[in-house]
Amino acid sequence: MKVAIISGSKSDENIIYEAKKTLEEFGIEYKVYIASAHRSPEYVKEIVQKVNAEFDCIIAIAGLSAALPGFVASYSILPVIGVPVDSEMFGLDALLSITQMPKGVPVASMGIGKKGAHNAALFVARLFAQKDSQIKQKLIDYIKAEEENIRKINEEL
Ligand code: C2R
Repeated sequence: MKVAIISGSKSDENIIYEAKKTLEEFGIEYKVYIASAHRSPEYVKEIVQKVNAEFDCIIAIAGLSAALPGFVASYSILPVIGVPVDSEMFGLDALLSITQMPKGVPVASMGIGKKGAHNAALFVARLFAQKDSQIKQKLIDYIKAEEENIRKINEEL
């Protein structure tokens, strides 16, 4: 199973990196595309048509007036997970653009910025874990490690 990361600009690279890093930890195959619904709508359409045939899920990263995740979702029936970039207005502009989709075109949204990108990758892992036992085991280990970390912090207080 594979996920496509589509981002609105190369300037989103620190957010893209966070998603890539987490996907790699879970052994999830991905490919990154840079394209903008505002600046290159035809190119986004071409990419999504290709992605529809080859991928199982889409992470769409965008800042400012973040039309991209919704635009991507309008050409796809794959699950689209949006990640708002925290460039201006603390990322609230992008968060609202992604979550306030009109009825009929669903886009899931993670939180703003790097943590949102990390969670987007974890969400993909949860989706893929339903059919992939190796990813499932890695998720169980991840959750266990998180709890162990917190217990350890308390032991050291
Ligand atoms: P530039 O740095 O290239 O000017 O981009 C990008 O995701 C980026 O965060 C600034 C910000 O604009 C966002 N962008 C969108 C879209 N295209 C670019 N939100 C879109 O089509 O939604």
